[in-house]
Amino acid sequence: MYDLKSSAWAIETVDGQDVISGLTQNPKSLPPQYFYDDRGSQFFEQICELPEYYPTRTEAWILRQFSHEIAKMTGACELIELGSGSSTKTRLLLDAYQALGNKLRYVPIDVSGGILTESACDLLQDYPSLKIQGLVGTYEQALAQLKPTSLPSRMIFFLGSSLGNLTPQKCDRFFSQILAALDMGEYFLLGVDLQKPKQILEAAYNDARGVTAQFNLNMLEHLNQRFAGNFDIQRFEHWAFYNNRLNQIEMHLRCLETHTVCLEKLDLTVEFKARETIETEISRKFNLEVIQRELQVKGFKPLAVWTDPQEWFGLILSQKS
Ligand code: AVJ
Repeated sequence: MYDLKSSAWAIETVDGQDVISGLTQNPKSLPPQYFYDDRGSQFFEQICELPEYYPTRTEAWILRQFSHEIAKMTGACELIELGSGSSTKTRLLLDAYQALGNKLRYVPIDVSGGILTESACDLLQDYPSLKIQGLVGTYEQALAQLKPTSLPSRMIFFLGSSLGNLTPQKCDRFFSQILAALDMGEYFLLGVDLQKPKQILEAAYNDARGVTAQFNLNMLEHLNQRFAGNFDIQRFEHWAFYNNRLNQIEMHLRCLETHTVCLEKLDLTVEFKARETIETEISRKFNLEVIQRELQVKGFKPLAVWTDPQEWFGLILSQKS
């Protein structure tokens, strides 16, 4: 049966402290999880289909090649997905685990309740014997709520290189939270986007059709809705570039003219100057050796790494040891 607990995200956003602190800082920033209201999640699905946006299809290729190998290495386990979104790539793993012939439990976790419910219903159509328990919330909230499983073990998986949204410091904390949520011998499968020439990276975040720009601007519409705001998206433009020194894409919204914005429910008035920017996302690009070493230092034992022929994307299976 499908069971959706939806308290978590509501609790965190009612106060919107993260928005207040981001917009009152200099330079201004906003947390990337605000991309993903239901409309934003739809834009992201469109991004995944863009010719310039290689990560999704490259990771899907790797999963298509190796999901059976992954399933054999871990054996039967409960699959817990952070940032499950549409669960499209998840199907490749579900197919492989289903082929093992064991009972299967899937726990999708996402901040967008709409897309979570919709994709869980779709999955149940295609995997009638699958047990699904969705959690709506941030990773942190959801990880703290995970329960032991009746299956031999669990695997937390985090695909799509969403890890890249975290600064190295936050990444370190996040790994600690994953480790704390797992028991000894349980698994962590991580998908990371790898370093590659700047032109390829910048094209992926500046697509010709402007979908990424819409996705970026939609964050302001989300804030308007959630906090009774009056952002006018005509007064901002999308800006994304690769920072070579930090190996990360940086995505911003640049203000086009000096003006004031109010968010009533936050009791917040913010002055914007022409050309000033709000950082909405970093998307770090990783080196496979470095990230494996970091996992190892944290207490994960890397078991296997898979990549595509161009080495554009990597998948790392590790185990709590
Ligand atoms: C879902 C965070 C991995 O960083 O590539 C896509 C989000 N932003 N295009 C990424 C995103 C702009 C994506 N992640």
